[in-house]
Amino acid sequence: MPIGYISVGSNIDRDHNVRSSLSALKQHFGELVLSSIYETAPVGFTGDPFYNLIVGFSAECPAKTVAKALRQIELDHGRSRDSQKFSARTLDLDLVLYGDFIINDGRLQIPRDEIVKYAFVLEPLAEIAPDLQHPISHATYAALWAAFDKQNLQQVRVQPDWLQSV
Ligand code: PH2
Ligand code: MG
Repeated sequence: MPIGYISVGSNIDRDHNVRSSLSALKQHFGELVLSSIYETAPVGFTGDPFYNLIVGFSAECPAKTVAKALRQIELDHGRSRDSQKFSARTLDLDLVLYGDFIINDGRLQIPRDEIVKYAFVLEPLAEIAPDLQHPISHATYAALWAAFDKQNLQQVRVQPDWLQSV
């Protein structure tokens, strides 16, 4: 059964949106593995800080079915369909990895290149899957994170009080 990893991000009403999206993901996929929650400065634009984390799950369905479920959960959390990539968002759910699948069909990119580009994806992924290998480079996420340029890194682990009851 493929293990998938979802990057979760929010910088609008982030406590509510992240907490509520975790319960929606649990309802849809069953048991989840959560990284810490990271408070991160927005990358690519100026705005309010994000919460970012990585969620691991298991599923039997095709990747595009997973992606469709994620789109619906985003819409249920006030995400507008036409939102710009570098802008504030209520909820962003990206399927960044799905087992060893390599998919590039114009709509779905797996593994997403954000994994190696952005600390807000790589650090939480390396936290919960340090020994897993990237399906293309075969480097482990621990090694990729160790090699990542951490100058000007603006992200810290946080523990919102609602986290205990997730
Ligand atoms: N997502 C983006 C663009 N910039 N910056 C942070 N810190 N976290 C994000 O999730 C994020 C971003 C596009 O999806
Ligand atoms: Mg994104």
